[in-house]
Amino acid sequence: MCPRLLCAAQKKTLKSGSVALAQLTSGAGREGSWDSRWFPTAQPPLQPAARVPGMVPGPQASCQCFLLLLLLLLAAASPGPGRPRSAGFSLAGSWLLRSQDGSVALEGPVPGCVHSALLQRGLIQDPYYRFNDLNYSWISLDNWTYSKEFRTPFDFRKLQKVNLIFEGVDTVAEVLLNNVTVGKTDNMFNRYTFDITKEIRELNVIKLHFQSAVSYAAQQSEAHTGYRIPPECPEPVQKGACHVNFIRKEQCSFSWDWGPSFPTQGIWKDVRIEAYDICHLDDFTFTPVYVSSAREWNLKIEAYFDVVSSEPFGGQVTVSIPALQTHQLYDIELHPGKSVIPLLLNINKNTTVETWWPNGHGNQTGYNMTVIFKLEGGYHIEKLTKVYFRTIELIEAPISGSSGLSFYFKINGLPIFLKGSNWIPADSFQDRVTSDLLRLLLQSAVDANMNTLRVWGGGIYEQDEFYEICDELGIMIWQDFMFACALYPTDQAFIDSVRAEVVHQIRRLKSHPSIIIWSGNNENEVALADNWFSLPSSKFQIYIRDYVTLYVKNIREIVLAEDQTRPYIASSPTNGAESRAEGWVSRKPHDTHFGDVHFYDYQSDCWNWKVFPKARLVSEYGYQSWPSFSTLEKVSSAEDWYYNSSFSLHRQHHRIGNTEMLDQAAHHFKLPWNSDPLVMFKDTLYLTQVMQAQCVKTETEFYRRSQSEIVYGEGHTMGALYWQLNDIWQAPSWASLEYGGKWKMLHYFAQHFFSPLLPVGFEDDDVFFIYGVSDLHLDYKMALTVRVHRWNSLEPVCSHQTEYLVVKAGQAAPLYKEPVVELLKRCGQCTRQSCVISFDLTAGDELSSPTNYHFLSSLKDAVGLEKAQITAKITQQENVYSFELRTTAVAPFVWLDVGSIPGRFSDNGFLLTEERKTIIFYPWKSTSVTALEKSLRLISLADIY
Ligand code: BMA
Repeated sequence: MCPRLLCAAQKKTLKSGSVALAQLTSGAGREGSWDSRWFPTAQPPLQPAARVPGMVPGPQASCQCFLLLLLLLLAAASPGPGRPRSAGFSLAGSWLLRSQDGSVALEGPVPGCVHSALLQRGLIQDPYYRFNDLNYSWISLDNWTYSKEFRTPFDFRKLQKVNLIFEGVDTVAEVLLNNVTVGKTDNMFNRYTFDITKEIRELNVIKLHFQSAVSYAAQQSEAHTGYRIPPECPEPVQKGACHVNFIRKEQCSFSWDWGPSFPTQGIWKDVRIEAYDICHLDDFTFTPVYVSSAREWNLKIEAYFDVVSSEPFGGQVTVSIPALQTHQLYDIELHPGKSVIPLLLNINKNTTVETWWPNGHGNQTGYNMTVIFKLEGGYHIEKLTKVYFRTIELIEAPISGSSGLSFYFKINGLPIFLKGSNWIPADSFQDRVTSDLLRLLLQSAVDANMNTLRVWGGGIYEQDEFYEICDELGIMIWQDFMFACALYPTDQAFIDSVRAEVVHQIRRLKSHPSIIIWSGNNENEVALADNWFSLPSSKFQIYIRDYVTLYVKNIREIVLAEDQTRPYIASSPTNGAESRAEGWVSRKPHDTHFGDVHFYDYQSDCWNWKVFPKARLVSEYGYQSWPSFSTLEKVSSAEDWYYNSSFSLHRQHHRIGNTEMLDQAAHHFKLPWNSDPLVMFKDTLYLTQVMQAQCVKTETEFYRRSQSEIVYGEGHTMGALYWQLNDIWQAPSWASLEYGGKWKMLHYFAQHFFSPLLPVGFEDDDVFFIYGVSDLHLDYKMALTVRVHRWNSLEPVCSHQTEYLVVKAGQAAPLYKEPVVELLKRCGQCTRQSCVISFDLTAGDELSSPTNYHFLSSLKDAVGLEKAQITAKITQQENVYSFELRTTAVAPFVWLDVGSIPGRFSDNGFLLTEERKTIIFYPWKSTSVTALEKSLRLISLADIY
């Protein structure tokens, strides 16, 4: 990551015509001080100021570190009209890494970590290979030193202040410059700025002495003598490290129920030196506010300065958004120390502001904004960025016919059903998470019709680019703070560290329109309410007090001060307003009448929708499956390729997870059998994916169809975020995208079950219903076609199209109802076992839903299901490949797998009821017909018996 701001030495004269403003001081910049005295009463036309050559653009643009370095050097060296006011350079690049006893020494990159450096030097194998997570635990237990010699490329003596800035240190380290300790770090989510004015020389040595995160966490826990802070250790099946709650580090890096233990050490983000006179712009944020009474948009801008000048000084700021014909000029005054400059930009009322919409609801229009600070003494700072306009409301209001409160989001005044999933870190080693990978995963979310991802609290606050892509794609982000499934200490040092983290992360992220909510933690309210850790009742009040201290008195207070444009909930799941009323820890945080719910049930039959909670919003639910063979093959060897191998057990971090998957599958499917163990293994992987896809489909469809109704006081479900979108490594998990991005069957199903227009079929007491679910903004007249197919025939036995029905905008409503006995009677010789129903909605040629289906019996009881012979003819059509399928019989869960060839199909895992069907393959890298033919494995359910 590169700095986006640059204090340049050029002196620019300000154009006349400015409107003088009253003084702005640091005090006036605090929240709540938005006083009309500070803002102009008119918007005079202003010439857009010339851009400083080579200025680094805002969040939209990625910047090249070497270019910046060059610019900074030029800025420092150039005589210019005045003397240089700032300079800086990055220390990213090659560093020396050394284990504590010196037995291992190597060069490694920054940003990076020890594991990645060892791998790049060939000193270890792929840490994800087989059992290497255990073999390489020594890496995390050692205390490593990172060091680097460097020459300061400018005359630092001429500048007042020199800072060493770490965007991210992982995690516990003492920082020395020329053998003097200049600072300490203990929080990987914090940005650290150390004043090195006195220590910097022409020739320097920088060193970071790391302490193993595992031993630090153990030490901290040991030092906490008053009472225990559980959980002490993860479950043994996770093979992880203990006391992760005592260290401000990615919580899942000590292992999780889907991930390995790799407690990394390293400098995981950019590190640089910045030197300046007068002042430095530390942070720059902006948030849109709609004033409905005046029907106008404002933009709240905040600029956070570090002022080193000993005297107050003035300057002017010009802000312009040319496409909105908005230009404003402000006089400002900066005072020594930390100085916040708030600006309120009134968007020209004579222009039309196009709002930012979530995916599926409209465009993601953004506007270029230029902000130029011209300060006394020739100091000139320019900021180019993209701004978006949208409003967010979290509606917690009474619902007629139901006790409790609603819990849903309105974006730009429109209630929106949240469709999506939960995001976890894309790799244990963040240096491997490239922009291409982020884009691939996020695009896959959009391709599956998702509009929301929850950045889950056991991972990391994602990199800037993640949020930039979400802004661009219209993915709403439910942003947790990084606390999960644990209790946490609240001693002063811990709280101070968290406070700094929260302020930093809010300022870094709040300008992104994609973020719609801040949430204090993952499952810590429910952990207390349900007493997960068997806390003695005598100590309970202490834990509640700690909870309130952390998530309410500190994190919430900071959120309220830093960002009034988004809702805050203390936990997920929570009862929201009700939890607050009950003192923040509700007796029943998973109450379906309030807030959000997490729901997991692996034992009950997942085809029975009656087991699912008819909640207001379900932010986690899911089932495990195995990734495909081609993904596992890369990290295993032939001896591992059976379901009960020690490798299969090793990769499964959820207790009895492998058994649970087969037990769930056995409700409705025969388990695979084959004399060839490898085929048997592959078929088992396939069946776990079939089971997962079908379970999550049933559950999600239940939530979507519960959107508009109240049944026995429950309903108005306005969100379904399944657990989990992506994988951290190659292992069984709840993910729909495998490590690397390959789509599991669930992800193809998500494309359908999250479709904007969806007919949902289900049975209640032997009556078959179809609901029409619509996320569209208009009502449509549509015809519903219901077909019944025999398993043993490619011709439907009956097909019935209804009159035009109204499918209401943003609603879920019953469209069709028929007792199953009558439906079967109507359709010749059908029985529950011999037939299956398919149905879809159409409105002429231009609008149709996906074809959905309903099984009338378990497929293990299906009568007439044959082993279909399915062939594929592959042809290239420009950049895509067409797979023309031909089948000899009806086939459920048809699965096309091209192994390791990166790409995705237009559809997969489908019920094939016609003799011919064409599927498109979208490659992510160039491939060929021959390569696809060679890799293709095509199976359907009957093939695995
Ligand atoms: C949820 C998550 C994770 C976990 C998942 C599956 O509760 O918050 O902690 O991975 O369940 O067990």
